[in-house]
Amino acid sequence: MDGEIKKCGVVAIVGRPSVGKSTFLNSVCDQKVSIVSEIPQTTRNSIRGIYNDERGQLIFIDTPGYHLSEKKFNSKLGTIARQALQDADAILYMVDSTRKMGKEEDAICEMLQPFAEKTILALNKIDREDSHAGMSSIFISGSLKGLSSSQIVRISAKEKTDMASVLEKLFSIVPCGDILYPEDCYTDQAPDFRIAEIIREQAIIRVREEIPHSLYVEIADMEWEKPGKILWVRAFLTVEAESQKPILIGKGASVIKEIRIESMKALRKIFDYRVHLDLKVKVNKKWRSRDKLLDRLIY
Ligand SMILES: Nc1nc2c(ncn2[C@@H]2O[C@H](COP(=O)(O)OP(=O)(O)OP(=O)(O)O)[C@@H](O)[C@H]2O)c(=O)[nH]1
Ligand SMILES: [Mg+2]
Repeated sequence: MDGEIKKCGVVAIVGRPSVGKSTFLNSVCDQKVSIVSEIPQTTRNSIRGIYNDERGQLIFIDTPGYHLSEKKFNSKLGTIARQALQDADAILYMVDSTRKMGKEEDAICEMLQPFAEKTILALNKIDREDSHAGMSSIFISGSLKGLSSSQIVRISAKEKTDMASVLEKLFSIVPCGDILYPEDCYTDQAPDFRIAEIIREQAIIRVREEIPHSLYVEIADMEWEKPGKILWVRAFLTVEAESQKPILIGKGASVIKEIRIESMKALRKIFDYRVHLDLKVKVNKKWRSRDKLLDRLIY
C-alpha cells in the first residue's frame, strides 16, 4: 500500500537435489522460472525468481541441489549454494519429507548452522503418502541447533499447499527497504538463458542415465524478425561422448525433433513472441572437468 514501509529481501533456497526447490520457485512466482525434472542436479545456476505483493518483494534464489562429492562439477555447484547463504537475508531450507534423512542432510545443517536464525525449514512433498514430515522435522531439529517450531512449515510445492505460511515467515525475517525489481517482474534471466534451459529440460526428460548430466545447451545465435514477432534461434545440444549423440538424436531424428517441438511449445507459454528453434547435437569430451567452460556455463 502507498505510504507504507515495504519489505524487501533475498531468499536463498537450498537443499539436496530433487527436494523440489525449483518446483517451489515456479509455484511461488506462478510462472516457469526454473526447470524441473526427476533427475537430481537439474538446476546448475543461481536462478532468480521474484515474488511481489502488498507486503513487498522477495527475491528467491534457486540454487543447485547440494550433495557430497569430490568431483569438480559438483563442488562448483556446492560453492554456488554456499555463496548464496552468505549473501541472503533469509534462507529457505527445503527437505524432501519422503526421503531418509542422513549424512547429506547433516552436512547441510552444519553449513546452515551460522544462519539458523534466518532459516525457514520447509518439509516438502506432504501430498505424497510416503511423506513422514514428523520424523524429518525431528531429525533436522536435532541437527540444526536453535531452529524453533515456528520456523518449520509442511508444504507441497507441487500442489501449492501452505505456500502462504512460507511467505509470511519469510516476510517476517527480511528487512524493510525499497523493492529492487519492478513489481511486474518475476525473473531477471536473459531470454537466451531461459531458452537454453527449456531445451535442456525437454532433452533431459527424454534420455537416461548419464546423458542428462553430460548435456549442456548453448545458443549459437538469435535473430529477431520484428514484423512476424518471431525469434529465430540456433542452439547446440552438447554431450560428452560420441556414443551419446545418436541417443539424443534418436531413430530417424525422432528424439531431437520431439525436443524441438516440445521446447517451442513450452517457450510459447513463456514469451509473447514465437521462438523458432534450429537444434544441432555436438560432442565436447570431458567438458565437466574444464574450468573455463564451467565458469561460462555455471555461475
Ligand atoms: N509429489 C510431489 N512431488 C514434488 C513436489 N515438489 C517437487 N516434486 C517433484 O520432485 C522432482 C524434483 O523437483 P525439482 O523442483 O526439480 O527439485 P530441485 O530441488 O529443484 O532439484 P535440483 O535442481 O536437482 O536440485 C520433480 O519430479 C518434481 O515434480 C511436491 O510437493 N510433491
Ligand atoms: Mg532445481
